[in-house]
Amino acid sequence: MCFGLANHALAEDGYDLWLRYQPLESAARARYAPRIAALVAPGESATIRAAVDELDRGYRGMFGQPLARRQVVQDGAVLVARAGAPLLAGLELPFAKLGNGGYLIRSATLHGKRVTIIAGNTDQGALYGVFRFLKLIQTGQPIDALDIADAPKLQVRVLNHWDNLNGHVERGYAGLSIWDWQKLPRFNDPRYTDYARANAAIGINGTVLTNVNANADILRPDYLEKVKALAAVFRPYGIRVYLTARFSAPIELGGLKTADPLDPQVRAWWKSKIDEIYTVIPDFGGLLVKANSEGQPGPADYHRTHAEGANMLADALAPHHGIVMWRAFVYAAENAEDRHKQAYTEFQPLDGKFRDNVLVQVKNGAIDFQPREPFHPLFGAMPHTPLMMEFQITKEYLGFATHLAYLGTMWEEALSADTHRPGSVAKVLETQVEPGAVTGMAGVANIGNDRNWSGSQFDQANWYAFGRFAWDPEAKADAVARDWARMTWGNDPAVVGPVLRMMMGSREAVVDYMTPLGLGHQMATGHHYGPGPWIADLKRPEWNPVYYARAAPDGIGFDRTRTGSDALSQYAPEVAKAWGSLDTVPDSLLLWFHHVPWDYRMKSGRTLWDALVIHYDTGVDHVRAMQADWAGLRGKVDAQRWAEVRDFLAIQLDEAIWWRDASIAYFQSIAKRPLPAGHKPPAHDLDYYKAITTPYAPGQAG
Ligand code: BDP
Repeated sequence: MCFGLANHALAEDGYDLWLRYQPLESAARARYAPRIAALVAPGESATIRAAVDELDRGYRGMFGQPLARRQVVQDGAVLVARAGAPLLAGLELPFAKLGNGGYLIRSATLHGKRVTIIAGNTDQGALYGVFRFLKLIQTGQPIDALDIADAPKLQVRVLNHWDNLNGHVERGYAGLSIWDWQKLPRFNDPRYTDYARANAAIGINGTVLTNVNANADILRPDYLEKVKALAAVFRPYGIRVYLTARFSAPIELGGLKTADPLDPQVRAWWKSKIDEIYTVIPDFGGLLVKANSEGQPGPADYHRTHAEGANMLADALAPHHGIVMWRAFVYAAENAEDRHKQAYTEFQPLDGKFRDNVLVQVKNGAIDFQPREPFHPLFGAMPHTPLMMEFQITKEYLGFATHLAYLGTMWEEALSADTHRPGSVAKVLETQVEPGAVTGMAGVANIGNDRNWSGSQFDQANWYAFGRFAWDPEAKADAVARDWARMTWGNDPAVVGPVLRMMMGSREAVVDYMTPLGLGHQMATGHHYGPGPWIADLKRPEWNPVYYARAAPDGIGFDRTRTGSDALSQYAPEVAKAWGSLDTVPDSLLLWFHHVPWDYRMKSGRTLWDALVIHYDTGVDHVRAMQADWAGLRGKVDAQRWAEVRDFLAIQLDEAIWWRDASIAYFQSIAKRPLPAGHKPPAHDLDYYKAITTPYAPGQAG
């Protein structure tokens, strides 16, 4: 059954995200009204107040009037409460299964009245339940006979903002940082509250405010006051703040001569700094650290291990119940080993050596957030160490803000991959390494101060999907996309159908026009905007696209089998065997693991060269198909957002063609084969593409 929302002609700019609460059509209003006639919410905590405010806001938006608040139960009342509330006495509700953050929503009869109960073991659980209840109405679902129980499968569900103190966002394509450090702590932009609402709606319970390429100044007392102000805004929504720790902070802020994690003075400095943080922010979440990676300081500077570095911070955080998220994104300078292997080589031997309150944060793949990567070999390989997933929501390698690429499918692919150690990546993340051990997922945020938050309307879907996958790593990308589409564009099947079609094929399209068949990192230098497959002159070999594609007269691809770098040996034998054989490796990972001749016969019977060209064109064709779908939605969604998406798709088509043409021009100069019949030559010669420079592309590091 689907009640549908009224189609709205008002201009929208995307600010409201998935909390639009558009007026319902009168038939839907009439159907829902008897089940949401009043609100009874006995608790008085800030979180219950936030839940009540949200319900009220949603009700006003959808029903056009305030929701009556009552002290006593009446027919049609919605009850928002915590387990143990006297109101719920006598009802046998299954709270035990809900843990801290879970909730139930149940239609029930109480004192002879028909009511809907929304409850959790904590106020935060009840708040999540309220958002779920509102979603049911937003997406046109029936609410007469509800029996929903849901709980997060991971504990730490955090955004990582790569935001610098000067407002620049590393790999940010949505304007400047939303944290206005200059005006904090006096001025709390109302936007911070909306940020917290949007995150709580999808179950996110933490935010790392600062860039992993960290600046020690965030730990100064004056900045901690600013962090405190943000923490106060987020607290009612169950969101904790975390900061990035620059490993050399004891030198930079403390005036010490060393940051050696075994030095007593260094340890004392961190202990006192961390105690100070907790004096200011008693529920501070903990620290995220990028160490000995891409020039960042770390324990290796003192010949100490990652575990020794992480444990020093963990010891200081433990009395406050804080955690350390220690990143495994490392690839050492001057290391000739295949970059794919380096994090495993460095971290796997440390399994079991980290303190209980350390999570090792591992990117989904071993290289760097590419449009497609096989899952990281560390998943499943450190059974005694809590590992958390790091996804990149911001689309550094998938077309920045303008390309429509729904990442839910990519994340589902990574999470459902079978590690054979045992189980899927999702199971590895969900399984506590010992009772009470912490679990989690991080997403590199795509949020900035643009009105639409994410730089494009459709990039909001990636923020939304991240929350859903962090809550349930076994979520399905299409179901998540459907919810988002309904809340964002309305319930009209004539809208939802095309929007879903666009989204579900969109990431594969980017793979096809940028890095088909298992190619990786073909992007231009520094900003990673546009194609640069020919680039070969950068200082470190693994910074160059030619390092990854290895295109030569004899063929293309990176041999990671035993005859090559043997990176495959870092996976479980079943995985290594499947991907190591040309008979069983999927086409999508062929060139990631194998170097094959240009005339290699694919399973389709085509040569590799022909297949490569066809993939580039398939990607471009999908963008055209998205344009056609979107053109059909004119007048079915609001004009302002419609026009923005139309224009962004035009940019995407231009750039998809650029990628296709530049890549084919380059690879053809090496393969020296004709294009398959029916496939047009690039519009220009290779030199033309090589000469394109975009020095001011946004989001650059530094
Ligand atoms: C890469 C980004 C760089 C980040 C780095 C990281 O290009 O800006 O600092 O990852 O994750 O993807 O630390």
